[in-house]
Amino acid sequence: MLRQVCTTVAIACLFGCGGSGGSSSGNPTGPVTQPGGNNNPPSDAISVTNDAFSPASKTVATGTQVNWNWNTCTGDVYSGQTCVSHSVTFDDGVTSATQDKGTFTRTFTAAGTYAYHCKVHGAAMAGTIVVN
Ligand SMILES: [Cu+2]
Repeated sequence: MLRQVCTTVAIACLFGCGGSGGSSSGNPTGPVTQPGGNNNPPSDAISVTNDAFSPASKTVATGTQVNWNWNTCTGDVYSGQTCVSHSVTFDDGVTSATQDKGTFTRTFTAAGTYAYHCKVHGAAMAGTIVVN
């Protein structure tokens, strides 16, 4: 969501900052949709970076949908020219594909501690979801 906002601002600036003296009237200040609203299941998000899950540990309520968002084409020494593949693989067998972009979603319907790791990078790239 943050990336979308940044992109929107950048595009608006491309077309709107050319000679108006830097007017700030176009700033997006509208309401922000909160996770866990009345009509939506609670949700949370984790970023899959090139060496870690961020945050690596997260505590959520039972019924929460957790989304992993691959962010693996930035932060590399080639300035975003390469994308590294990762997976979200739980100890209980649930797994995403090994992929270099995209998302993975799991909804946690039972309390417990769910450890996961990346198949490619093993224990060096691991995380935990605590559901209570
Ligand atoms: Cu990995």
